[in-house]
Amino acid sequence: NPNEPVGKQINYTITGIEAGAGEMTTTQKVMKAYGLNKGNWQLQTSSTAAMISTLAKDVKNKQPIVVTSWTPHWMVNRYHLKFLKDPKNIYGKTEDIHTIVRKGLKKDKPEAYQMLNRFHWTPDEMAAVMLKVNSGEDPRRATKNWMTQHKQQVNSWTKGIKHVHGKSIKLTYVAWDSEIASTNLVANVLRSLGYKVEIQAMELQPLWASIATNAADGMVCAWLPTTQGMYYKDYKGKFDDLGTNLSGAKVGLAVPKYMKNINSISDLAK
Ligand code: PBE
Repeated sequence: NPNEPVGKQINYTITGIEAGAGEMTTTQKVMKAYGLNKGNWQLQTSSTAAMISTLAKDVKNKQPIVVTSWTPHWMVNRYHLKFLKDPKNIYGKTEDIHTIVRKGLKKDKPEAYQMLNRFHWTPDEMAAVMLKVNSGEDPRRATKNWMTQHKQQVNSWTKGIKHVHGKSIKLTYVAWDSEIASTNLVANVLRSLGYKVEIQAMELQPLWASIATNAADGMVCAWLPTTQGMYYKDYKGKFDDLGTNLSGAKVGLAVPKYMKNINSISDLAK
């Protein structure tokens, strides 16, 4: 019933993703700050895939729903979502994705270090690869095709770097679509420099730990300053931050555009 308070319409439930995601931690802070931590309000933990299937079903039936969303991601266009305003600015305006490598990589694998240090692309470029993978293309193939279509850009990351022989490198990541895209791309570029590359998916906390403990060489998945800020702080001094590989990512609560009267997180508490 659209005349009921929105909380009641959505059963006081924000449909979330994996418990370990940075966005879930921020969303808990958001709920507290906007008074959505009382009564029956809850942040539902599930998985990205489950969140998206609930979203797909609700949008099909024009039901109200509030989800933890982010860009780059095809969910925003496909389900006609709008991000809710965050007047308390808890999610932060935009996020950058950083490349984080283990201490000592620069010395041990200077060629890989240099390429990782140069790697950067745009949200649109990442989104294009994500769409291909979502439509069924194998991530390794999709990023390989992208490289063929963006030779100059790839060349700007590898120019002048010596090819290596018999060297291996291990990248870790979380299997979110954005990270599947960037990690497979970087893996392929390193392969083109002669590296034997292993990529390993894991959850977010082990991901940061893998770099801090030298169990892995690097990762391109650090959404900062807010989303994964706690891991950055926890492991500070135990990794090298090679800076931004993508700027203008975004994280926040979103609703389908047909929820006309809901435009701000503060509207949820009304
Ligand atoms: N995400 C997508 C991740 C980063 C990529 C926003 C779900 C998170 O740490 O929350």
